[in-house]
Amino acid sequence: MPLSLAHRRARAAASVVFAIVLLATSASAAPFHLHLLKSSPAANATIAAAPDSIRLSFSQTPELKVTSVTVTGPASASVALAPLASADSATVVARVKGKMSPGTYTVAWHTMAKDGHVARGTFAFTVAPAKR
Ligand SMILES: [Cu+2]
Repeated sequence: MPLSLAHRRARAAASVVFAIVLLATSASAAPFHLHLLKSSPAANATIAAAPDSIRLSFSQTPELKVTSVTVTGPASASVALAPLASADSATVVARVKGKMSPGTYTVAWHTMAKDGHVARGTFAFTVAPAKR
């Protein structure tokens, strides 16, 4: 086989290996950072009555001082929440102070892990109209 062809094959193989390493790195890095594991209300849930509180459970301990949670309702009105508290080392909870009429609400959260990485996300849930 001519040398140039062998070289080209070696270079092609090297770039495939490089691409696989890149994919593996980007796919495996994310789970080690703080992320939202679950919430109450759950993402995309439809619940029969307005929740007493918004509870977010993370994969790591969030820095409470730099954690924020906002709830925005129909017509972009924000729902009043009590200051965030820690329910356990990885869970923050905010008591709902405002009234939540039926409709779809968006929870936006922003926090920082102990390692300094910032994480944020949003999810929605719906308070169903009262049954008559
Ligand atoms: Cu991190």
